[in-house]
Amino acid sequence: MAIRAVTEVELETYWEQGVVKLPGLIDGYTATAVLRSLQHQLDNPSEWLLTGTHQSDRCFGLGDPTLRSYLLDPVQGENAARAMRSTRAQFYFDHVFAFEPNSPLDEHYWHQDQPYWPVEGEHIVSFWLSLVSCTPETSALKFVPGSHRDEQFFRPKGFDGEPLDDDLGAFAEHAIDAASQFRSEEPPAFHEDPEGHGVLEFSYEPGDAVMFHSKVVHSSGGNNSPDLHRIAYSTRYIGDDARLTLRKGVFQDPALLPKADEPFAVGLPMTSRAWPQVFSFEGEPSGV
Ligand SMILES: O=C(O)CCC(=O)C(=O)O
Repeated sequence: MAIRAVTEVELETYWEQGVVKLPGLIDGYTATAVLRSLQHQLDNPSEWLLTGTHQSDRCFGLGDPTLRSYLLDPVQGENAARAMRSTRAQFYFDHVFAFEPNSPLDEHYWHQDQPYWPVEGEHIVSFWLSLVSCTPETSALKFVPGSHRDEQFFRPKGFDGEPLDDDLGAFAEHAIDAASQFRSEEPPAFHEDPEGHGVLEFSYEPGDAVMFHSKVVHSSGGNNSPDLHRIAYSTRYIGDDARLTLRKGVFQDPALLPKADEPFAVGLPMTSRAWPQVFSFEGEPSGV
């Protein structure tokens, strides 16, 4: 699998802004193969399919040989570990996002990822990989740099702005009161004054990616193209300081809980068969 290493300059930018574009993270041949697998997934979705403003599915890639070798590639694992300043990187989960042609949005879906997930820490990084050519007008992801240092989260809600089901089933008894982690206000409409907020807008070619912190605010503005199917693939990695959590009264993604026979308690390190280690600076065996 042809994945390139991130450079020192890119890492410096990531640490400063919480986000950095990685042109040509994978080559065109690999991007074509990944796109083919993602199209197959979108045609044969998992139980975690979401539809609405756009289509998304998650936690499927380890079962597809092409996606698996991308997700567990040790070069990508080292990229993640270096960005997180962690001694190692574990694969956390994968996520495909597809916008149909002519699917503009009235409102953006500005959000931070971490409060949606039953995890907390600084060592949680995503790579959003574009498999098509896209621009800010055609749903390229944009970011509010530096927002990963904000002390509180915006509350999770659906891409359509509606509340999400927060039923945690049997796990609910573990949930903790996390009210102090959240702001009372909604995210500002950063897109209405992009310069004032320093919004970073990028354009992407197939194989270009952006690496971003799980607390950085991001969104796209929907797809104004009459013919482009925008398909992007986000992959998430965790490191040393990531810990299980479960925030009461807040949507916490049930797809990201440990397996039923694995231990769960708030504050536990992230150990699950679902989250294999892909890289370690200490020479531990890789999960590939
Ligand atoms: O691709 C998109 O539209 C959303 C991506 C996103 O929010 C993410 O990867 O965390």
